[in-house]
Amino acid sequence: PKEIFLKDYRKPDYLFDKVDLQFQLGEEKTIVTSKIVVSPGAEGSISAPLVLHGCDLKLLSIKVNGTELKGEEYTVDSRHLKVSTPPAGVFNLEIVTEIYPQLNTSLEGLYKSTGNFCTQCEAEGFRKITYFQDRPDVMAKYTCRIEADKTLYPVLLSNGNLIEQGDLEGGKHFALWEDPFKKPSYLFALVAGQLGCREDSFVTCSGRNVTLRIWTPAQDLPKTAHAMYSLKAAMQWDEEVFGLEYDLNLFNIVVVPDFNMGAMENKSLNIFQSRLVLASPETATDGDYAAILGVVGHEYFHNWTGNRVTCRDWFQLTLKEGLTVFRDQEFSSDLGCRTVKRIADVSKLRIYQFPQDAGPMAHPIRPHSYIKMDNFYTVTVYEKGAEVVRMYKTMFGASGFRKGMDLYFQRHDGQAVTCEDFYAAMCDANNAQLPNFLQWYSQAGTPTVKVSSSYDPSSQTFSLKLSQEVPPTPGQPVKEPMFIPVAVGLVDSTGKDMPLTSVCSDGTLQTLSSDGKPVFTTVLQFKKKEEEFIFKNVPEKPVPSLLRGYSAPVRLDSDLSESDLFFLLANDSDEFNRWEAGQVLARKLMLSLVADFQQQKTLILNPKFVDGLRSILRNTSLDKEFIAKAITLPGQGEIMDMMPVADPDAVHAVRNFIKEELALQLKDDLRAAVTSNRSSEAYTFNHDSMARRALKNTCLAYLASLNEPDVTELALHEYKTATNMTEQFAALAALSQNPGQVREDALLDFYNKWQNDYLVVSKWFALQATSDIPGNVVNVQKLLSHPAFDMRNPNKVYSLIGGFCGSPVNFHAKDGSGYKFLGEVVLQLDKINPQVASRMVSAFSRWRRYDETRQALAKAQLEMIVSANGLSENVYEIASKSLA
Ligand code: B3K
Ligand code: ZN
Repeated sequence: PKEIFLKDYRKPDYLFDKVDLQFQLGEEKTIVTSKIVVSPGAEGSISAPLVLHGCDLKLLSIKVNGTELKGEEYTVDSRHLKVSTPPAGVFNLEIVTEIYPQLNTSLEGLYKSTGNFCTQCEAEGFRKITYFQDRPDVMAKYTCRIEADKTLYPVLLSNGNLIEQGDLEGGKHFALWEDPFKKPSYLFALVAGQLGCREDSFVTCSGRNVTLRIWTPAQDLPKTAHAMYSLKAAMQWDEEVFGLEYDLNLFNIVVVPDFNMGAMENKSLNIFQSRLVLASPETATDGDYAAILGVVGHEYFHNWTGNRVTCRDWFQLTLKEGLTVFRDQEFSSDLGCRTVKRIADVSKLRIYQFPQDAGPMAHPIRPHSYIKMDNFYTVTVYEKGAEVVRMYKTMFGASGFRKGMDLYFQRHDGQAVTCEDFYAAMCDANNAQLPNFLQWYSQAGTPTVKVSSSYDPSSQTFSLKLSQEVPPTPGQPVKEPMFIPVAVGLVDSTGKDMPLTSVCSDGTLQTLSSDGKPVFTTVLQFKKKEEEFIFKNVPEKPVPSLLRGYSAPVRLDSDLSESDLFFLLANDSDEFNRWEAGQVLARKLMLSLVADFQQQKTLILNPKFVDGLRSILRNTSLDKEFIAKAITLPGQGEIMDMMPVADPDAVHAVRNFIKEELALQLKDDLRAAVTSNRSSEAYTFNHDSMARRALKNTCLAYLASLNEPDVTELALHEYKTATNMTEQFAALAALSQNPGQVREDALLDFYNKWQNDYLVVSKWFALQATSDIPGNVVNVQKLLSHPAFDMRNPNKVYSLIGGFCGSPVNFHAKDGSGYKFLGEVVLQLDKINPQVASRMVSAFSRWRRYDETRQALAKAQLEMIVSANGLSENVYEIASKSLA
């Protein structure tokens, strides 16, 4: 397999000005005719051959300026079609290919999902439809004519505006679509099938009337109301916050059950997997509702950040993804609760991105090389990328960030650009320089920031000494210092923020209150290996609240004492840091108990920790969802990550011990939180009701861990009386923590109730797959042959197999049964869908973190995979890099 490097980027030899596509969709074969107006590229030499990408295509004919090319004038292999001497100047190219969507299980290119045709072209799927310069810097205007049987495929959709439609002979019909905006091939989309739609409309700020349609099989239409609400909210928000208006008169969303990713932002024709559109209170949880809001927003926001301004090459993916994730995070924050959303996003970063950044697949948010681009749609590019965008906002403030965005669009609308272009727009709009900031785009690894503080009462100064360390990662043994914005507040002994007047570093004194208003949080610009910041006029010894709001994606290692942390947990005005103080305490506590467990000491829970959580639980002035998050312990993965050798059994035992001990000691408070947070009101998607349910469900899970008759009774009661999926599923999850008949009965009851709703059945798979009950691999193995399971449906694979790999005790079972299970499944999956298989094989990537026995067992599976015949490049890249 060939590795592709960022440093090798060259502009395309030819430009495509206009592309007219015609699809004759059929049951056995589909004929694609592509007519392209080609012109020489800016750097293209006249004599350069025209090289087109192509994959799994049967070439029927190729014409240049109307004349069919002879055999010696072009070559075709399994990846390319080369025209050796194309004419000088502008010419017409016409290519006819035959493809077989009904056999395409990779869900890339044109394929069928439950009888309907649909496409997925990002990143490099367009080449499975026709021969093309399939790269994002080739932007063209498209038309698309679709011909198909009218009864089987009554709905025919593509990008842009419908300009003509009509009947054809033989029971067929056609539709002609025209997209007035230039776009790269990855944004092309086509859908044909039997679909109904929910229609609504939105009037934009300039008065444009936009028709909004969500397409899905007719029986699911009632479940599209929340997605429509989300779409309209997103359109409104983007106008208000960024002044960005929708640019066409039609916006379509199509729902398909079989989809590799969450959704796709094709111009005016977004395609979504069902889970991220369909919701009803009875079948979807609060988490599902929130995900729909975020992803509908995300794909809509791409219309500007991704589509109008796109990426020059795939290495720049974070230019559109980091930025669009940041935008969807902000959107969800503005519509819900900012602190709670921030906690959720930071947790996601820690649980998924930190391990990636510390493992063999570590890469900067802009990777330097790849074998398969699909492998780089990662939490690093997306979530760490969003953190990097957030740092600009932290530095420049909301209005400075907006200025930067405005300049970015002013300069680059209609272009395919790079991360430097974004950086330049941000800096230029704010007349600023951010030295060492671009390192975030090229250095992998999570930086550690160490902070030590000291107070000098005689001079009334408070000093923070900061040092940073970026760990070595594959291919990058030595790192440069990065620009790290550190938001800081100083808390006085009564728990109030001190006004900050001035801070000094490197002999430069900076006055912090400019317009006479006091400043309570300041952002330190930390950009060297080591730097000291001295606050002046500090009347008493403060407790510093560091990295407020999580102002940079780093690991913070501070010298705060246990009592400082308890103090911040109780008092910090920055709610994020209040939660964080609790997490730091919990992490320390868990690590020390893990050490005790490994030395076979009796485990004892620090009573101060119990008291701290009790007072959070009893504090009625706090947001209920915040309370739920604050009493939730860090995940097992997070703790394993902090150990020299990860010990899943010890971490699991300790986390369960703390959970049960807390449940025991806080039983009355927890029970009260469950009963007082019941509600007979109809389900609503708003923060207050979701917060109420979150608190109730978190407390119920604690209680059920006791496995005593009265709490089992309580959980059963909640299960039976629930009127929405959020509470029903939480009660089921609570009950199924403990092996036994109650668990089996509840799981069976739930399946019987929901067997006809495949999205709910996926949840049922996931719940069992992620279970910690001993020996669960046998159960998961059995579920593989459950009639409702289907290896070709990514959603089900992610639920059952992905879910299982996320369970530390069972996936990492010391007998190797979990590894063996995954090894076999990966090879099976790879034959069907390499993208999905490669996501699954990633679960092996951190095998070196475990003890020798586990290492040997996991390594054996990886070696078995790498040596398998006919392995996809996708799986090869992950497996071989994991072994390297
Ligand atoms: N841009 C798509 C990702 C498609 C990935 C294909 N391998 C989803 C998104 O981020 O919006
Ligand atoms: Zn995206």
